[in-house]
Amino acid sequence: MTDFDALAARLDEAARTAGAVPQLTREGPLSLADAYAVQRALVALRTARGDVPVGVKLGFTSKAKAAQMGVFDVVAGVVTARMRIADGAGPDFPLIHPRIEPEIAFRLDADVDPAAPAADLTSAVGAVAPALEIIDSRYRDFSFTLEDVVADNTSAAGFAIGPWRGFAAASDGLDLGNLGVVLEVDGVPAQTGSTAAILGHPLRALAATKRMAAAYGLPLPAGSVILAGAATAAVPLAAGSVVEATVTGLGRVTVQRPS
Ligand code: 0L1
Ligand code: MG
Repeated sequence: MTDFDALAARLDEAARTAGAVPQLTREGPLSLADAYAVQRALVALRTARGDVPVGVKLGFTSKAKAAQMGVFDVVAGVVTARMRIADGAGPDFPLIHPRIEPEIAFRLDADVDPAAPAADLTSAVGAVAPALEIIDSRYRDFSFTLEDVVADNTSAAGFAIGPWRGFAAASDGLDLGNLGVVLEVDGVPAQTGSTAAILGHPLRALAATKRMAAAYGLPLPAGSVILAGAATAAVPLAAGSVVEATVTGLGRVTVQRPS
């Protein structure tokens, strides 16, 4: 399959109309490199409508999720300005069968050239925050192969970020590698976990982000947000529900999906 623009248009239409589509790989094989090419074409359709990439997200950062999919590396997607939801607000874009998961977000305060061997993402990080990511596969039954989900921009749909905290102070005062995480739905704990579920330590997500950005041409200018990966399993985001993530020492962030 080589018509990346046509495949991307199908996924874009699915997102805009909230109508799930069959997996692309049902029609024929798609290599991982081709899947990232579809993802680039998909993001280009968004930017052609005035949306703007604002960062990178990682997926499959938890051993459990990676093992479930039989994959041995993380995947990367692009998050855009129109995916961003203010803390406490809700998504104002169509969703098919959304799920939500608690994450850690980093903010870059300096430009990073991912292709420069000496570039160090950690030294460019200026702030860290609790985050919620909404994932919404454009495929029927939320079911896909690794290549399908990469083409679908790793199910990226929305995200909210809680209060930013200076990275230097947070690293000094907190063990970012093992902070307790609680995900509440309508005030009831639905998932508990630790930031250790993110590649063993969320700082590892920075090196992984640089590697993926270099491999797949993802830019990392100052101001970029990096969603490091989920600290617990994702839960369904039902209409009318209020979801809150609390990360010990970092704070909380809330998403409220309208009915
Ligand atoms: O953010 C994520 O971990 C999602 C990666 C893609 C797999 C999924 O949609 O569950
Ligand atoms: Mg995620």
